[in-house]
Amino acid sequence: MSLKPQPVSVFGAPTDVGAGRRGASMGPEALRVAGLVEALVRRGVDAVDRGDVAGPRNPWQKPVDGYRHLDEVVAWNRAVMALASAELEAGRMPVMLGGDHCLAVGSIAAVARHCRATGKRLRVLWLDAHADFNTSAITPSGNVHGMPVACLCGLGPDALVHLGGPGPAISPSEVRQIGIRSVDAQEKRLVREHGLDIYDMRYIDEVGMKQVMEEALAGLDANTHLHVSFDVDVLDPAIAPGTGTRVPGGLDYREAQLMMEMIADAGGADSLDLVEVNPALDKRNRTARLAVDLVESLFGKSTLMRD
Ligand code: B3U
Ligand code: MN
Ligand code: MN
Repeated sequence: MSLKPQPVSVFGAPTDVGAGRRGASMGPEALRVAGLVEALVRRGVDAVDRGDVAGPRNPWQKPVDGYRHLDEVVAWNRAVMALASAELEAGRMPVMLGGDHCLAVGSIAAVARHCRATGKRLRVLWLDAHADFNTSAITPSGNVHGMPVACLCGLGPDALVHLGGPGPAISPSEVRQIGIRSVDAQEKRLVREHGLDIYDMRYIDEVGMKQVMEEALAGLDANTHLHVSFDVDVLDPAIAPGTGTRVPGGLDYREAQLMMEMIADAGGADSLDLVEVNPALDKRNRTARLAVDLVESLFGKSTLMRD
């Protein structure tokens, strides 16, 4: 399948209300400074920057009933969902710059609703060190960025589970998680119970990224909407230090490039989250620049004649 030539709308969601460390709120600007939009335009993509959605400030409070900042998380996700929905309806690919990963509830709720309205099938590629499948009952932190996949699958507070209409937004069978290497003890039980399809680092080591991507992308057709949720902590901290929850043993540069190239070869993504870039922890915007490099590959950049 060749890359779909679709117009792109980039927007920022500058908040860290779902995280346990401050700084992901600066992610959108870091990605802009690293030249994300210009890189897409250079590739011939009709890409526009819609600016940032707005939401409440981070009150920096302790968790209440297992959630930190739930009201603020809901408000930001409503804003993300509204703009992502509008762009999808206008036939444009939303690229959401986080912000922390709790914001994927809003972007994927929008995508799931769009799929229901248009009769499309949905596939979500969740690129992450973490499964993000905690609930308020089992979370070790109360941070909602550790819960978005569970919320989307119906395990979470009503305001998030039903964000895009009567939930759940998605089913675990629509998700493929890649790069996972940090799952909390009770979260492990939950992902097993719900049958999440997880390509963890051990599996990537054993069979290689090529086979992992062949499996994760199997069964896609022209009627499938592919959403890529790219948490930069999937990358090894040695190459991507600018993120809040670094876990050793992540994807190296070549694995990450191949992953993106194989998504492009399969037709490319129809919507994208680019989250957890934390410039406060970065070195000279290295992580944002690497993310832009990888997004270029996702949009079909390749070394030789396939370009
Ligand atoms: N699983 C842990 C840590 C975590 C999840 N996602 C991130 N960190 N970024 C938790 O707090 O839920
Ligand atoms: Mn995540
Ligand atoms: Mn993560």
